[in-house]
Amino acid sequence: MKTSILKILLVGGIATAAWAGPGAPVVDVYKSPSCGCCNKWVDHLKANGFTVRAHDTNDVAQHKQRLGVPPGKTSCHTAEVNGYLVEGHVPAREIKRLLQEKPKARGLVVPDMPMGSPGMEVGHYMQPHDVLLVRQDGSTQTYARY
Ligand SMILES: [Cu+2]
Repeated sequence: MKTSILKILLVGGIATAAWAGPGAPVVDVYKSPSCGCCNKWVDHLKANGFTVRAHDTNDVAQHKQRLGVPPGKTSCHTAEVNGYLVEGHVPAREIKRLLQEKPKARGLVVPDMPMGSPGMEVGHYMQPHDVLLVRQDGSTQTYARY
């Protein structure tokens, strides 16, 4: 507990979002400069109280590899929060749950870009899809269904 709070402070400085109590988490997002749906997802996170640092890069793949996105489970942007990987259009609600539950895992992925996920809205249409928890060995399990 102490180390995780220390890490938040080191990584994020003194953040302003209130929902997470002391040292609200900062999300680092790696995305291509031309990615529109990535920007919309960043807006979704901000609207839900996250502090976001968006990094434009032409080598997002490097971060996917570094953070351990399993092969075949990739999406557009890749993010990092409190040491967890967040790949693709993961809803803010599930990230908050992850940070609360603190599972021993690499993080969350929403493979591809399902229509209706945050940043991929098309009217009210929702393409059924899963949010996956990536275990430490790289295998996945369903974390939430949409
Ligand atoms: Cu996208």
